Amino acid sequence: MKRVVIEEELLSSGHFACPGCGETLAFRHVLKAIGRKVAVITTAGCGSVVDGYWPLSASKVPFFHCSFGTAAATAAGLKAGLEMIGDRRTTVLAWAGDGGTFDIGFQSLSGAAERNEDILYCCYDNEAYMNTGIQRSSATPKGSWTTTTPIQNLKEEPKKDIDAILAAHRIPYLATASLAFPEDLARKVKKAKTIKGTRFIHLLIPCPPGWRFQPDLTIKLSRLAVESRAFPLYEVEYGMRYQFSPMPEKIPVKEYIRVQGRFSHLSKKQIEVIQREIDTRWEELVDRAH
Ligand SMILES: Cc1ncc(C[n+]2csc(CCOP(=O)(O)OP(=O)(O)O)c2C)c(N)n1
Ligand code: SF4
Ligand SMILES: [Mg+2]
Repeated sequence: MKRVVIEEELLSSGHFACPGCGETLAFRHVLKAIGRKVAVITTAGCGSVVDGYWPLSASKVPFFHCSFGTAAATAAGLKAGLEMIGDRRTTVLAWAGDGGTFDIGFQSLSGAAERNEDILYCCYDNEAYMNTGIQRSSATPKGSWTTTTPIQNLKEEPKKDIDAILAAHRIPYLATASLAFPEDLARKVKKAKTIKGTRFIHLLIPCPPGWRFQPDLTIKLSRLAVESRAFPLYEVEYGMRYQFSPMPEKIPVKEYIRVQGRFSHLSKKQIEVIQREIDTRWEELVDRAH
């Protein structure tokens, strides 16, 4: 695969993220792939907080803070405003967490996707409401500990399949991407940039305090998520044409789970249930791709 490394840095190191934060690294990769001609809309969450406040903010591009549930609508409005003043080149990037996408921002996103607004929407999915203290979201995987799903009352529902839901809107482009495969991630962002209409990129974001792992394991965990098929890598065009990215050998999900404190209470039997669900989802995805 072609290596992409020489782009200009648009996120400086003086941010407020925790050590090993996947969100900040993903944002850095995405900005590098898009380039300077970008305007970022971000919702309440780690993504907005870690950037810091103007004039000391870490990103070197226009960065607009919107309310928690409105990333897609705000991005669509900004895009329309830019077009009114003759700017058709700036990529409008909505950068929102899983809470701001799967939950409170969902109606705004669904509306924008249905209207095929010309925005690039990236969901950085750390699988909980991290910024407010690790509460469950609908992106939290089954069996995961959070402060609102303590081990006495674990989350029983599976992670919401946001990609299938967005694909059902027949948007021109959707992709999943991982920090462990940065060239693939950059290629997808660059491809999305050239497409008109609603583009959705779903990034899995390991979060050391939220997932309870050592900060030096962020990339390893990103890789294990892909290898175990907990987070497969693929693209979908117009909700119909599914295509896998080059996928590594499949490994058992326990390899991914056992590195994370948020799953440390799970019994062998509970892990087997999770394995079966991942296998089923994977087979469904393979069917869609054929
Ligand atoms: C309408 C509204 N409700 C609640 C909040 C409080 N709030 C701020 S950030 C946040 C969680 C964000 O979660 P997510 O989108 O997953 O981003 P993360 O913190 O994980 O980066 C919440 C609930 C808010 N800012 N606005
Ligand atoms: S809580 Fe998680 S997502 Fe938020 S800044 Fe820390 S590592 Fe990053
Ligand atoms: Mg989150």
